[in-house]
Amino acid sequence: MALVWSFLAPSRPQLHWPSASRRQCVTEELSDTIHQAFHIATQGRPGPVLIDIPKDVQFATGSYTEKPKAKVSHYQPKVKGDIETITALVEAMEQAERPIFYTGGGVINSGTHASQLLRELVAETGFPITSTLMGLGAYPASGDNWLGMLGMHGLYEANLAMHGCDLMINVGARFDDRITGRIADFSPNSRKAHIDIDPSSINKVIHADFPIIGDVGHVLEDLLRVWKSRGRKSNAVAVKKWWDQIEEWRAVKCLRYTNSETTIKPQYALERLEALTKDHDRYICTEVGQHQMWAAQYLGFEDPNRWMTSGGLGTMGYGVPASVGVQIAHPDALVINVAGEASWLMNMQEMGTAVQYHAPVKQFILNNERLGMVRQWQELLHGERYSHSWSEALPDFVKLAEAFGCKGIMVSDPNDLDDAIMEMLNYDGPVIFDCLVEKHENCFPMIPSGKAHNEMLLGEAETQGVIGAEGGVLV
Ligand SMILES: Cc1ncc(C[n+]2csc(CCOP(=O)(O)OP(=O)(O)O)c2C)c(N)n1
Ligand SMILES: [Mg+2]
Repeated sequence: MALVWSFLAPSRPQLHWPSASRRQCVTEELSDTIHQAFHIATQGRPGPVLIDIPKDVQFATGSYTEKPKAKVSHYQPKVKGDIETITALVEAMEQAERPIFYTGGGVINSGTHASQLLRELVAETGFPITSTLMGLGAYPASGDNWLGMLGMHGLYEANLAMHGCDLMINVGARFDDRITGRIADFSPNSRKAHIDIDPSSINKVIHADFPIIGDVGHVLEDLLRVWKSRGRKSNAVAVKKWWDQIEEWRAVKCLRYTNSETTIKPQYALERLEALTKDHDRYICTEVGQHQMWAAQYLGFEDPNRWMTSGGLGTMGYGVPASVGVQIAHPDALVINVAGEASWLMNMQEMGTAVQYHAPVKQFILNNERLGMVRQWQELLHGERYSHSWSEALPDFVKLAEAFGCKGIMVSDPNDLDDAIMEMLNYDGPVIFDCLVEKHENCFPMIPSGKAHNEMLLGEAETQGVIGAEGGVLV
């Protein structure tokens, strides 16, 4: 028999299969099972589904059930939000003095229509908007109301606005610990709305004053309709004052860093990559680590589905296969995997796939010869007692590229960086770009684990002893 498993979260596997049918012989049900699996994978809160097809079913012969006839009725998530709660939220929006939209991957998962509605709502209301790592691109980075990413390595202005707001409108995000920091101090003076298709996410971590279960696209449509029908009212004077405050936080310029004439700073490498590629039809993937956070901070995403990264329990090794897949889906686009050397090595065999399928994907490796994110934590949490967070035996990435039949480029001098990036872009085929960067750069801003949003570290200034044991266990 075939079983369907849906993994909504790595720690929360859920079986979506009626137990009665598990006892039946299922060769005849195989096509039905596969249609159901795709339904579960794409509907509601999407996620991977594992179909377990035993050998006897693999060898048997059966008849095919067409997709429209497949039984999918047991999993029909609620898409329309409760209109009374939506109206109550609009009332709160009309009165809010310090509102903020806090958006997440749910906006992207809901489809491009949801991103359009979000943009319209932000333009209508004039409220500031921030997003989690997974939601980048739903609202354009060049948009007037964009505060940048929030969270552990989010922007100062985004995190302080979350801390100080009086109305937080969570659209398709899940209040995870990289966002909330210390829960008791999370945005203490705000009323919170939470729009999510997964009922189990609501009130799981943070109490929602306006809980709205539904698909982001449907709920935003209703929200906009109610907002307009009530006359598009907002507390303009107070919201203007709120923006003045946000501008003061922005003036801190939290992404500033000290550049170098001799060593490539990872932030500089990403600034140059952004400048030289932002006008391309571009897709960015990442691995997991410091490079991933810097990519989120220094690259701008104008549209949804342009940013493929592994969030939640981020998985090193995600970026190489993801980038090959994205390139095969978009053969003419520029697809770049911003990688750390350690993550990159985890699935480097997929360069063979890139070569075999002529996928001209660019592997942009910020090589610090370190498990940089681990090293950063060892510095901050363990008094610079480094353990197993560096490598003295890395391969020569240029030779590795040649061994795979792709192009290899190595650059270590900041003055050569632009030319090297242009060489990568102009090469019609897969490239492994080995960018040797500063080995001990830390990623800031940073909210240490277990601290509140207004206790961010902005730079190297004083980082020792700032994270207590309580925060340490949360890393
Ligand atoms: C499969 C897997 N193993 C371990 C981790 C924990 N982890 C997170 S970031 C990181 C270091 C990544 O190093 P690198 O890819 O070189 O990126 P950098 O931080 O140096 O930019 C590790 C070990 C993980 N996220 N995934
Ligand atoms: Mg590294």
